[in-house]
Amino acid sequence: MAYDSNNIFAKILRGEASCIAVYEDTETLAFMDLMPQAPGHVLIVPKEAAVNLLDLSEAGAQACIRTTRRIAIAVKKALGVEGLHVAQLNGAAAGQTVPHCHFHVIPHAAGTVLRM
Ligand code: DGP
Repeated sequence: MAYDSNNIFAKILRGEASCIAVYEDTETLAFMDLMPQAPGHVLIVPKEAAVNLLDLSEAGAQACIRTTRRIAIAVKKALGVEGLHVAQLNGAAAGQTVPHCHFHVIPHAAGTVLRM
């Protein structure tokens, strides 16, 4: 699938759409999910134009995992939750709705169930 630079995360990365950013470095941006599956649900995106993980460069993948791990540690500490769900969907068939690669960090209290 060709990368569509009109997707909402590309607009956020260009500053054309707003977000609640929680972390940024040269390769990645992390921001709060607009439709959180639990309070504290954060999305991590590469700045590289990649539709999904299969499309992402090795360096981009490493940067995303590094940021995802940092966010997971920070979210767990901030919210005091017992667990965290880290998810990443590839392709509409897998449920991906925004065609710019992204990772979900979703806090979990004990006994909660995910839609993903
Ligand atoms: P996925 O199903 O893996 O493609 O998840 C896309 C996520 O993106 C979903 O949890 C909702 C979130 N989302 C969609 N549009 C926006 C937006 O404009 N801003 C933010 N912050 N999140 C969005």
